[in-house]
Amino acid sequence: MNQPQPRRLPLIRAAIGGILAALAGLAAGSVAAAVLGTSQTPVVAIGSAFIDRVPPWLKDLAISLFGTHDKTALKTGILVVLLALAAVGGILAVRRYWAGALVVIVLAGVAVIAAATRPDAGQTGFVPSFVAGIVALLVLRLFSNRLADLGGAEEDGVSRRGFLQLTAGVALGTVAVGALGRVVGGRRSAVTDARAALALPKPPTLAPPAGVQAAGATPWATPNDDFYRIDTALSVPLIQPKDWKLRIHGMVEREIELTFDDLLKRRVIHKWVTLTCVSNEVGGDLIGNALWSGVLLKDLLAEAGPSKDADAIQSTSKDGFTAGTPLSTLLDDRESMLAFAMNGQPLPLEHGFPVRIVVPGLYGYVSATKWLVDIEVTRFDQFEAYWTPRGWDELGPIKLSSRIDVPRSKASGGQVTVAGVAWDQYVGVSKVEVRVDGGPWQQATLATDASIDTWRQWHWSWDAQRGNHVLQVRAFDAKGNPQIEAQAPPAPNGSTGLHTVNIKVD
Ligand SMILES: Nc1nc2c(c(=O)[nH]1)N[C@H]1C(S)=C(S)[C@@H](COP(=O)(O)O)O[C@H]1N2
Ligand SMILES: [Mo]
Repeated sequence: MNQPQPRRLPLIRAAIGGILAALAGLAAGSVAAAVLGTSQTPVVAIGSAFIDRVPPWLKDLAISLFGTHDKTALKTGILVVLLALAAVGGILAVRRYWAGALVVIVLAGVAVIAAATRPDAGQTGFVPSFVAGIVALLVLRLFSNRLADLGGAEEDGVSRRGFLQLTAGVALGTVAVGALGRVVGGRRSAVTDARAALALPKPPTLAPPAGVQAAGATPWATPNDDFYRIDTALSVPLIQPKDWKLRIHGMVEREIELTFDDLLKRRVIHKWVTLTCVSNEVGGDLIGNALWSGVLLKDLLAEAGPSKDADAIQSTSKDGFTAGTPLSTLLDDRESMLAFAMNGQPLPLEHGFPVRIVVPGLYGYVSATKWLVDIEVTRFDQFEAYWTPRGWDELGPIKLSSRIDVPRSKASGGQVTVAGVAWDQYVGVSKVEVRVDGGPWQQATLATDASIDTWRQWHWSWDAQRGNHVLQVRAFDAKGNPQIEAQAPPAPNGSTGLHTVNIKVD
Protein backbone atom coordinates (compact mmCIF):
# COMPACT_ATOMS: atom_id res chain seq x y z
CA MET A 1 0.00 0.00 0.00
CA ASN A 2 1.30 3.36 -0.95
CA GLN A 3 0.71 6.14 1.55
CA PRO A 4 -0.22 9.29 -0.35
CA GLN A 5 2.90 11.41 -0.13
CA PRO A 6 2.50 14.70 1.69
CA ARG A 7 3.10 17.08 -1.15
CA ARG A 8 4.65 20.47 -0.92
CA LEU A 9 2.66 22.06 -3.70
CA PRO A 10 -0.74 21.86 -1.94
CA LEU A 11 0.88 23.34 1.15
CA ILE A 12 2.03 26.38 -0.78
CA ARG A 13 -1.33 26.65 -2.46
CA ALA A 14 -3.07 26.43 0.90
CA ALA A 15 -0.84 29.22 2.22
CA ILE A 16 -1.64 31.31 -0.85
CA GLY A 17 -5.34 30.69 -0.23
CA GLY A 18 -5.01 31.94 3.36
CA ILE A 19 -3.06 35.02 2.28
CA LEU A 20 -5.55 35.86 -0.46
CA ALA A 21 -8.43 35.43 1.96
CA ALA A 22 -6.78 37.94 4.28
CA LEU A 23 -6.02 40.39 1.46
CA ALA A 24 -9.61 40.16 0.19
CA GLY A 25 -10.82 40.83 3.72
CA LEU A 26 -8.50 43.81 4.14
CA ALA A 27 -9.61 45.26 0.80
CA ALA A 28 -13.28 44.91 1.80
CA GLY A 29 -12.42 46.48 5.16
CA SER A 30 -10.83 49.47 3.45
CA VAL A 31 -13.98 50.03 1.39
CA ALA A 32 -16.12 49.79 4.52
CA ALA A 33 -13.84 52.30 6.25
CA ALA A 34 -13.97 54.67 3.28
CA VAL A 35 -17.76 54.44 2.99
CA LEU A 36 -18.27 54.97 6.71
CA GLY A 37 -15.64 57.68 6.80
CA THR A 38 -13.68 56.06 9.61
CA SER A 39 -9.91 55.79 9.76
CA GLN A 40 -10.20 52.42 11.49
CA THR A 41 -9.15 49.91 8.86
CA PRO A 42 -8.23 46.58 10.49
CA VAL A 43 -4.50 47.35 10.26
CA VAL A 44 -4.94 50.84 11.73
CA ALA A 45 -7.12 49.45 14.52
CA ILE A 46 -4.54 46.85 15.52
CA GLY A 47 -1.71 49.34 15.06
CA SER A 48 -3.34 51.93 17.32
CA ALA A 49 -4.02 49.35 20.01
CA PHE A 50 -0.40 48.24 19.67
CA ILE A 51 0.94 51.79 20.04
CA ASP A 52 -1.14 52.23 23.20
CA ARG A 53 0.45 49.17 24.74
CA VAL A 54 4.09 49.03 23.67
CA PRO A 55 6.65 49.91 26.34
CA PRO A 56 8.34 53.28 25.87
CA TRP A 57 11.77 51.78 25.08
CA LEU A 58 10.33 49.91 22.12
CA LYS A 59 8.61 53.05 20.89
CA ASP A 60 11.93 54.92 21.17
CA LEU A 61 13.74 52.14 19.38
CA ALA A 62 11.18 52.19 16.56
CA ILE A 63 11.50 55.94 16.20
CA SER A 64 15.31 55.80 16.19
CA LEU A 65 15.27 52.99 13.63
CA PHE A 66 12.57 54.27 11.32
CA GLY A 67 12.41 57.97 12.19
CA THR A 68 9.24 59.61 10.97
CA HIS A 69 8.47 56.46 9.01
CA ASP A 70 7.83 54.62 12.26
CA LYS A 71 4.09 54.46 11.56
CA THR A 72 4.56 53.08 8.06
CA ALA A 73 7.01 50.56 9.50
CA LEU A 74 4.49 49.54 12.14
CA LYS A 75 1.70 49.13 9.58
CA THR A 76 3.97 47.11 7.31
CA GLY A 77 5.02 44.96 10.26
CA ILE A 78 1.42 44.33 11.26
CA LEU A 79 0.51 43.49 7.68
CA VAL A 80 3.38 41.00 7.40
CA VAL A 81 2.43 39.30 10.66
CA LEU A 82 -1.25 39.21 9.68
CA LEU A 83 -0.48 37.65 6.32
CA ALA A 84 1.90 35.11 7.87
CA LEU A 85 -0.78 34.03 10.32
CA ALA A 86 -3.32 33.98 7.51
CA ALA A 87 -1.01 31.64 5.58
CA VAL A 88 -1.01 29.30 8.58
CA GLY A 89 -4.80 29.61 8.67
CA GLY A 90 -4.95 28.68 4.99
CA ILE A 91 -2.88 25.54 5.60
CA LEU A 92 -5.01 24.52 8.60
CA ALA A 93 -8.18 25.10 6.60
CA VAL A 94 -7.33 22.40 4.06
CA ARG A 95 -7.79 19.64 6.63
CA ARG A 96 -10.39 21.35 8.76
CA TYR A 97 -12.04 24.50 7.57
CA TRP A 98 -12.87 25.47 11.13
CA ALA A 99 -9.26 25.33 12.31
CA GLY A 100 -8.31 27.87 9.65
CA ALA A 101 -11.46 29.87 10.25
CA LEU A 102 -10.54 30.11 13.92
CA VAL A 103 -7.30 31.87 12.99
CA VAL A 104 -9.26 34.39 10.89
CA ILE A 105 -11.83 34.88 13.65
CA VAL A 106 -9.15 35.53 16.26
CA LEU A 107 -7.32 38.01 14.01
CA ALA A 108 -10.52 39.85 13.02
CA GLY A 109 -11.71 39.67 16.62
CA VAL A 110 -8.56 41.38 17.86
CA ALA A 111 -9.07 44.14 15.28
CA VAL A 112 -12.77 44.52 16.13
CA ILE A 113 -12.05 44.80 19.85
CA ALA A 114 -9.13 47.16 19.24
CA ALA A 115 -11.35 49.44 17.13
CA ALA A 116 -14.38 49.20 19.41
CA THR A 117 -12.41 50.19 22.50
CA ARG A 118 -10.61 53.16 20.97
CA PRO A 119 -11.95 56.47 22.22
CA ASP A 120 -11.50 58.16 18.83
CA ALA A 121 -12.92 55.40 16.64
CA GLY A 122 -16.57 56.45 16.85
CA GLN A 123 -19.50 54.06 16.92
CA THR A 124 -18.77 52.50 13.53
CA GLY A 125 -15.01 52.07 13.94
CA PHE A 126 -15.30 48.31 14.45
CA VAL A 127 -17.29 47.73 11.24
CA PRO A 128 -14.35 47.59 8.76
CA SER A 129 -12.64 44.88 10.84
CA PHE A 130 -15.91 42.98 11.13
CA VAL A 131 -16.49 43.17 7.37
CA ALA A 132 -12.88 42.12 6.77
CA GLY A 133 -13.36 39.06 8.97
CA ILE A 134 -16.56 37.97 7.22
CA VAL A 135 -15.07 38.37 3.73
CA ALA A 136 -11.88 36.53 4.75
CA LEU A 137 -13.96 33.66 6.16
CA LEU A 138 -15.96 33.37 2.94
CA VAL A 139 -12.89 33.40 0.69
CA LEU A 140 -11.13 30.91 2.97
CA ARG A 141 -14.15 28.64 2.64
CA LEU A 142 -13.90 28.77 -1.16
CA PHE A 143 -10.22 27.91 -1.03
CA SER A 144 -10.63 25.11 1.48
CA ASN A 145 -13.28 23.50 -0.75
CA ARG A 146 -11.00 23.74 -3.79
CA LEU A 147 -7.94 22.52 -1.94
CA ALA A 148 -9.79 19.57 -0.47
CA ASP A 149 -10.38 18.50 -4.11
CA LEU A 150 -6.68 18.92 -4.77
CA GLY A 151 -5.25 17.51 -1.58
CA GLY A 152 -5.86 13.82 -1.01
CA ALA A 153 -6.92 12.39 -4.35
CA GLU A 154 -4.97 12.33 -7.57
CA GLU A 155 -4.39 15.80 -8.80
CA ASP A 156 -6.12 16.21 -12.09
CA GLY A 157 -6.18 19.03 -14.58
CA VAL A 158 -9.70 20.01 -13.70
CA SER A 159 -9.09 20.65 -10.01
CA ARG A 160 -5.79 22.37 -10.71
CA ARG A 161 -7.49 24.65 -13.18
CA GLY A 162 -10.20 25.26 -10.60
CA PHE A 163 -7.62 26.38 -8.07
CA LEU A 164 -5.92 28.69 -10.53
CA GLN A 165 -9.22 30.21 -11.58
CA LEU A 166 -10.20 30.81 -7.99
CA THR A 167 -6.82 32.36 -7.21
CA ALA A 168 -7.01 34.64 -10.23
CA GLY A 169 -10.62 35.56 -9.48
CA VAL A 170 -9.97 36.44 -5.86
CA ALA A 171 -6.80 38.36 -6.72
CA LEU A 172 -8.62 40.39 -9.37
CA GLY A 173 -11.57 41.01 -7.08
CA THR A 174 -9.25 42.14 -4.29
CA VAL A 175 -7.45 44.60 -6.55
CA ALA A 176 -10.78 45.98 -7.83
CA VAL A 177 -12.24 46.34 -4.34
CA GLY A 178 -9.03 47.90 -3.08
CA ALA A 179 -9.15 50.44 -5.92
CA LEU A 180 -12.76 51.23 -5.08
CA GLY A 181 -11.71 51.88 -1.48
CA ARG A 182 -9.08 54.32 -2.71
CA VAL A 183 -11.52 56.19 -4.93
CA VAL A 184 -14.16 56.51 -2.21
CA GLY A 185 -11.60 57.40 0.43
CA GLY A 186 -10.00 59.94 -1.90
CA ARG A 187 -13.30 61.70 -2.60
CA ARG A 188 -13.98 61.93 1.09
CA SER A 189 -10.59 63.38 1.92
CA ALA A 190 -11.01 65.95 -0.87
CA VAL A 191 -14.21 67.15 0.83
CA THR A 192 -12.57 66.99 4.26
CA ASP A 193 -9.73 69.17 2.93
CA ALA A 194 -12.19 71.66 1.40
CA ARG A 195 -14.01 71.81 4.74
CA ALA A 196 -10.78 72.47 6.62
CA ALA A 197 -9.88 75.27 4.19
CA LEU A 198 -13.18 77.17 4.65
CA ALA A 199 -13.03 80.53 6.36
CA LEU A 200 -16.49 81.15 7.79
CA PRO A 201 -17.83 84.13 9.71
CA LYS A 202 -17.05 83.41 13.36
CA PRO A 203 -19.76 83.63 15.99
CA PRO A 204 -19.14 86.57 18.36
CA THR A 205 -18.84 84.24 21.32
CA LEU A 206 -19.16 80.56 22.04
CA ALA A 207 -19.78 81.15 25.72
CA PRO A 208 -22.78 79.37 27.17
CA PRO A 209 -25.27 81.44 29.17
CA ALA A 210 -24.39 81.89 32.81
CA GLY A 211 -26.16 79.44 35.03
CA VAL A 212 -25.93 76.36 37.10
CA GLN A 213 -23.81 73.52 35.91
CA ALA A 214 -24.04 70.58 38.25
CA ALA A 215 -21.09 68.19 38.31
CA GLY A 216 -21.58 65.29 35.93
CA ALA A 217 -24.57 66.96 34.33
CA THR A 218 -25.01 67.22 30.59
CA PRO A 219 -23.04 70.21 29.31
CA TRP A 220 -24.94 73.16 27.88
CA ALA A 221 -23.32 72.85 24.47
CA THR A 222 -23.08 69.43 22.88
CA PRO A 223 -19.65 69.02 21.26
CA ASN A 224 -19.90 68.19 17.55
CA ASP A 225 -18.27 64.80 18.07
CA ASP A 226 -20.85 63.84 20.72
CA PHE A 227 -23.87 65.17 18.83
CA TYR A 228 -26.37 62.42 18.03
CA ARG A 229 -26.54 61.48 14.38
CA ILE A 230 -29.70 60.26 12.71
CA ASP A 231 -30.18 59.87 8.97
CA THR A 232 -30.93 57.38 6.24
CA ALA A 233 -27.55 57.83 4.53
CA LEU A 234 -25.57 54.60 4.39
CA SER A 235 -22.55 56.57 3.25
CA VAL A 236 -22.21 60.26 4.02
CA PRO A 237 -23.08 62.35 0.94
CA LEU A 238 -19.96 64.19 -0.22
CA ILE A 239 -20.44 67.73 -1.49
CA GLN A 240 -17.71 70.22 -2.32
CA PRO A 241 -18.69 73.74 -1.21
CA LYS A 242 -17.66 75.04 -4.65
CA ASP A 243 -20.09 72.60 -6.28
CA TRP A 244 -22.96 73.25 -3.87
CA LYS A 245 -26.04 74.92 -5.28
CA LEU A 246 -29.45 75.42 -3.79
CA ARG A 247 -32.54 76.02 -5.87
CA ILE A 248 -35.59 77.59 -4.24
CA HIS A 249 -38.49 77.13 -6.61
CA GLY A 250 -42.08 75.95 -6.95
CA MET A 251 -44.93 78.24 -5.89
CA VAL A 252 -42.78 81.39 -5.90
CA GLU A 253 -42.69 84.60 -7.90
CA ARG A 254 -38.95 84.36 -8.51
CA GLU A 255 -36.82 81.24 -8.47
CA ILE A 256 -33.60 81.63 -6.53
CA GLU A 257 -30.35 79.85 -7.14
CA LEU A 258 -27.66 80.17 -4.48
CA THR A 259 -24.02 79.11 -4.40
CA PHE A 260 -22.06 78.65 -1.20
CA ASP A 261 -20.30 81.98 -1.82
CA ASP A 262 -23.67 83.71 -2.32
CA LEU A 263 -24.73 82.33 1.04
CA LEU A 264 -21.65 83.71 2.82
CA LYS A 265 -22.24 87.16 1.32
CA ARG A 266 -25.60 87.43 3.05
CA ARG A 267 -26.30 88.56 6.60
CA VAL A 268 -25.17 85.77 8.90
CA ILE A 269 -26.83 84.96 12.22
CA HIS A 270 -25.58 82.79 15.09
CA LYS A 271 -28.13 81.05 17.23
CA TRP A 272 -28.30 78.35 19.90
CA VAL A 273 -30.89 75.74 18.97
CA THR A 274 -31.55 72.36 20.56
CA LEU A 275 -32.21 69.70 17.93
CA THR A 276 -34.36 66.70 18.85
CA CYS A 277 -35.23 63.47 17.06
CA VAL A 278 -38.82 62.26 17.04
CA SER A 279 -37.45 58.78 17.75
CA ASN A 280 -36.10 59.89 21.12
CA GLU A 281 -37.53 57.67 23.86
CA VAL A 282 -38.39 59.21 27.20
CA GLY A 283 -35.00 59.68 28.88
CA GLY A 284 -33.18 59.11 25.56
CA ASP A 285 -30.17 60.90 24.15
CA LEU A 286 -31.29 61.78 20.61
CA ILE A 287 -31.08 65.45 21.48
CA GLY A 288 -28.27 67.98 21.36
CA ASN A 289 -27.69 71.70 21.70
CA ALA A 290 -25.42 73.62 19.35
CA LEU A 291 -24.60 77.15 18.24
CA TRP A 292 -25.61 77.26 14.59
CA SER A 293 -24.43 79.88 12.09
CA GLY A 294 -26.22 80.58 8.86
CA VAL A 295 -28.71 82.79 7.08
CA LEU A 296 -32.38 83.35 7.80
CA LEU A 297 -34.75 81.34 5.64
CA LYS A 298 -37.29 84.11 6.15
CA ASP A 299 -35.14 86.55 4.14
CA LEU A 300 -34.49 84.10 1.33
CA LEU A 301 -38.13 83.09 1.06
CA ALA A 302 -39.23 86.72 1.08
CA GLU A 303 -37.00 87.31 -1.93
CA ALA A 304 -38.49 84.34 -3.71
CA GLY A 305 -42.03 85.54 -2.93
CA PRO A 306 -44.06 82.48 -1.94
CA SER A 307 -47.57 82.23 -3.38
CA LYS A 308 -50.49 82.90 -1.02
CA ASP A 309 -51.70 79.34 -1.64
CA ALA A 310 -48.45 77.66 -0.57
CA ASP A 311 -48.36 76.17 2.94
CA ALA A 312 -45.15 74.08 2.95
CA ILE A 313 -41.68 73.56 1.67
CA GLN A 314 -40.32 70.22 0.58
CA SER A 315 -36.58 70.20 1.21
CA THR A 316 -34.41 67.57 -0.47
CA SER A 317 -30.94 66.33 0.35
CA LYS A 318 -28.26 65.20 -2.06
CA ASP A 319 -29.13 61.58 -1.25
CA GLY A 320 -32.84 62.01 -1.86
CA PHE A 321 -34.16 62.35 1.69
CA THR A 322 -37.05 64.81 1.91
CA ALA A 323 -38.71 66.75 4.71
CA GLY A 324 -41.99 68.66 4.64
CA THR A 325 -42.01 71.82 6.75
CA PRO A 326 -44.88 74.28 7.31
CA LEU A 327 -44.09 77.54 5.52
CA SER A 328 -45.35 79.41 8.59
CA THR A 329 -42.50 78.03 10.74
CA LEU A 330 -40.00 79.44 8.26
CA LEU A 331 -41.60 82.87 8.00
CA ASP A 332 -42.44 83.60 11.65
CA ASP A 333 -40.05 85.05 14.24
CA ARG A 334 -38.32 81.81 15.22
CA GLU A 335 -35.33 82.44 12.96
CA SER A 336 -35.30 79.21 11.00
CA MET A 337 -32.05 79.05 9.12
CA LEU A 338 -29.89 77.59 6.42
CA ALA A 339 -26.97 76.60 8.66
CA PHE A 340 -23.38 76.14 7.50
CA ALA A 341 -21.62 76.03 10.87
CA MET A 342 -22.09 74.17 14.13
CA ASN A 343 -20.37 75.32 17.32
CA GLY A 344 -18.08 77.62 15.36
CA GLN A 345 -16.95 74.92 12.89
CA PRO A 346 -18.09 74.20 9.36
CA LEU A 347 -20.81 71.55 9.59
CA PRO A 348 -19.22 68.16 10.16
CA LEU A 349 -19.73 65.87 7.15
CA GLU A 350 -22.09 63.69 9.21
CA HIS A 351 -24.19 66.68 10.17
CA GLY A 352 -24.95 67.90 6.66
CA PHE A 353 -21.89 69.59 5.20
CA PRO A 354 -21.95 72.08 3.64
CA VAL A 355 -25.52 73.31 4.33
CA ARG A 356 -28.53 72.06 6.30
CA ILE A 357 -31.80 73.44 7.64
CA VAL A 358 -32.40 74.18 11.33
CA VAL A 359 -35.94 75.01 12.50
CA PRO A 360 -36.44 75.65 16.23
CA GLY A 361 -39.39 73.72 17.62
CA LEU A 362 -39.75 70.98 15.02
CA TYR A 363 -38.38 67.43 15.17
CA GLY A 364 -35.54 66.78 12.74
CA TYR A 365 -37.48 64.49 10.42
CA VAL A 366 -39.82 67.30 9.31
CA SER A 367 -37.26 70.08 9.13
CA ALA A 368 -33.55 69.55 9.62
CA THR A 369 -32.54 68.34 6.14
CA LYS A 370 -28.79 67.77 5.91
CA TRP A 371 -26.76 67.93 2.66
CA LEU A 372 -29.52 70.25 1.44
CA VAL A 373 -29.72 70.82 -2.33
CA ASP A 374 -33.31 71.79 -3.12
CA ILE A 375 -36.24 73.67 -1.61
CA GLU A 376 -39.61 73.53 -3.30
CA VAL A 377 -42.32 75.86 -2.08
CA THR A 378 -45.50 73.84 -2.35
CA ARG A 379 -48.59 72.55 -0.53
CA PHE A 380 -48.87 69.62 1.88
CA ASP A 381 -51.61 68.17 -0.33
CA GLN A 382 -49.14 68.03 -3.24
CA PHE A 383 -46.40 65.76 -1.81
CA GLU A 384 -45.41 63.27 0.87
CA ALA A 385 -42.05 63.69 2.61
CA TYR A 386 -39.77 60.72 3.32
CA TRP A 387 -41.17 59.63 6.70
CA THR A 388 -44.86 60.33 6.09
CA PRO A 389 -45.73 57.11 4.22
CA ARG A 390 -43.59 55.23 6.77
CA GLY A 391 -45.93 55.79 9.67
CA TRP A 392 -44.91 59.18 11.03
CA ASP A 393 -47.10 62.28 11.20
CA GLU A 394 -46.88 64.91 8.51
CA LEU A 395 -46.37 67.60 11.16
CA GLY A 396 -43.79 67.18 13.90
CA PRO A 397 -43.77 69.90 16.57
CA ILE A 398 -41.41 68.97 19.44
CA LYS A 399 -43.15 67.92 22.65
CA LEU A 400 -42.37 69.33 26.08
CA SER A 401 -40.12 66.83 27.84
CA SER A 402 -37.51 66.45 30.57
CA ARG A 403 -34.70 64.09 31.46
CA ILE A 404 -32.71 63.12 34.56
CA ASP A 405 -28.99 62.85 33.72
CA VAL A 406 -27.46 62.36 37.18
CA PRO A 407 -27.71 60.16 39.11
CA ARG A 408 -28.75 57.36 36.75
CA SER A 409 -28.43 54.22 38.88
CA LYS A 410 -26.66 54.71 42.19
CA ALA A 411 -25.62 57.36 44.67
CA SER A 412 -24.07 57.55 48.09
CA GLY A 413 -26.25 58.76 50.94
CA GLY A 414 -26.44 62.44 51.98
CA GLN A 415 -26.85 65.46 49.73
CA VAL A 416 -27.05 64.26 46.15
CA THR A 417 -27.30 66.62 43.19
CA VAL A 418 -30.03 65.50 40.84
CA ALA A 419 -29.65 67.24 37.48
CA GLY A 420 -30.80 67.11 33.91
CA VAL A 421 -32.33 69.02 31.03
CA ALA A 422 -35.85 69.99 30.00
CA TRP A 423 -36.94 71.31 26.62
CA ASP A 424 -39.86 72.70 24.69
CA GLN A 425 -38.29 74.51 21.75
CA TYR A 426 -40.01 77.68 20.52
CA VAL A 427 -42.31 77.55 23.55
CA GLY A 428 -39.91 77.56 26.48
CA VAL A 429 -39.68 75.85 29.86
CA SER A 430 -40.87 77.71 32.95
CA LYS A 431 -40.55 75.15 35.73
CA VAL A 432 -39.10 71.71 36.48
CA GLU A 433 -40.14 69.49 39.36
CA VAL A 434 -38.69 66.31 40.82
CA ARG A 435 -40.27 63.73 43.08
CA VAL A 436 -38.91 60.82 45.07
CA ASP A 437 -40.83 57.54 45.46
CA GLY A 438 -44.08 59.07 44.23
CA GLY A 439 -44.00 61.73 46.97
CA PRO A 440 -44.80 65.43 46.59
CA TRP A 441 -43.33 67.30 43.61
CA GLN A 442 -40.38 69.53 44.56
CA GLN A 443 -39.22 72.49 42.56
CA ALA A 444 -35.80 72.27 40.87
CA THR A 445 -33.50 75.22 40.17
CA LEU A 446 -33.35 76.26 36.52
CA ALA A 447 -30.31 77.58 34.69
CA THR A 448 -30.62 81.04 33.17
CA ASP A 449 -32.97 80.96 30.22
CA ALA A 450 -30.80 81.30 27.11
CA SER A 451 -33.76 81.31 24.76
CA ILE A 452 -36.97 79.41 24.31
CA ASP A 453 -35.30 77.47 21.49
CA THR A 454 -32.82 75.60 23.68
CA TRP A 455 -33.00 73.06 26.42
CA ARG A 456 -32.84 74.26 29.99
CA GLN A 457 -30.50 72.73 32.53
CA TRP A 458 -31.98 72.10 35.96
CA HIS A 459 -30.76 70.69 39.26
CA TRP A 460 -32.17 69.77 42.64
CA SER A 461 -30.51 68.82 45.89
CA TRP A 462 -31.72 65.52 47.28
CA ASP A 463 -31.26 64.42 50.87
CA ALA A 464 -30.84 60.78 49.90
CA GLN A 465 -31.54 58.01 52.40
CA ARG A 466 -30.01 54.54 52.07
CA GLY A 467 -32.11 52.10 50.06
CA ASN A 468 -33.77 51.87 46.64
CA HIS A 469 -35.56 54.94 45.38
CA VAL A 470 -37.45 56.10 42.33
CA LEU A 471 -36.77 59.57 40.91
CA GLN A 472 -39.11 61.26 38.48
CA VAL A 473 -39.03 64.58 36.68
CA ARG A 474 -41.65 66.73 34.99
CA ALA A 475 -41.46 70.08 33.24
CA PHE A 476 -43.91 72.92 32.61
CA ASP A 477 -43.96 75.03 29.47
CA ALA A 478 -43.82 78.82 29.33
CA LYS A 479 -47.61 78.99 29.60
CA GLY A 480 -47.64 76.79 32.71
CA ASN A 481 -48.85 73.58 31.07
CA PRO A 482 -47.32 70.40 32.54
CA GLN A 483 -45.74 67.81 30.26
CA ILE A 484 -47.91 64.84 29.27
CA GLU A 485 -47.57 62.05 31.85
CA ALA A 486 -49.26 59.31 29.82
CA GLN A 487 -46.69 57.03 28.25
CA ALA A 488 -46.55 56.96 24.46
CA PRO A 489 -43.92 55.50 22.12
CA PRO A 490 -42.05 57.73 19.61
CA ALA A 491 -44.25 56.78 16.63
CA PRO A 492 -46.15 58.50 15.12
CA ASN A 493 -45.33 61.95 16.54
CA GLY A 494 -42.96 61.78 19.52
CA SER A 495 -42.81 59.99 22.88
CA THR A 496 -44.50 61.18 26.06
CA GLY A 497 -44.30 60.09 29.68
CA LEU A 498 -42.21 60.94 32.72
CA HIS A 499 -38.56 60.00 32.86
CA THR A 500 -38.23 57.63 35.80
CA VAL A 501 -34.95 56.28 37.19
CA ASN A 502 -34.28 53.74 39.93
CA ILE A 503 -31.46 54.73 42.26
CA LYS A 504 -29.70 52.56 44.79
CA VAL A 505 -28.37 54.68 47.62
CA ASP A 506 -25.72 53.25 49.95
N1 LIG B 1 -30.44 64.27 4.43
C1 LIG B 1 -31.00 63.91 5.59
N2 LIG B 1 -31.24 64.86 6.51
C2 LIG B 1 -31.81 64.52 7.69
C3 LIG B 1 -32.17 63.19 7.97
C4 LIG B 1 -31.92 62.21 6.96
O1 LIG B 1 -32.21 61.02 7.12
N3 LIG B 1 -31.32 62.62 5.80
N4 LIG B 1 -32.72 62.87 9.18
C5 LIG B 1 -33.36 63.92 9.95
C6 LIG B 1 -33.61 63.53 11.32
S1 LIG B 1 -34.76 62.32 11.57
C7 LIG B 1 -33.01 64.16 12.38
S2 LIG B 1 -33.51 63.84 13.96
C8 LIG B 1 -31.92 65.13 12.17
C9 LIG B 1 -30.70 64.73 12.94
O2 LIG B 1 -29.63 65.60 12.69
P1 LIG B 1 -28.19 65.25 13.22
O3 LIG B 1 -27.82 63.91 12.64
O4 LIG B 1 -27.30 66.35 12.77
O5 LIG B 1 -28.28 65.18 14.71
O6 LIG B 1 -31.55 65.22 10.80
C10 LIG B 1 -32.63 65.23 9.91
N5 LIG B 1 -32.07 65.50 8.60
MO1 LIG C 1 -35.17 62.19 13.74
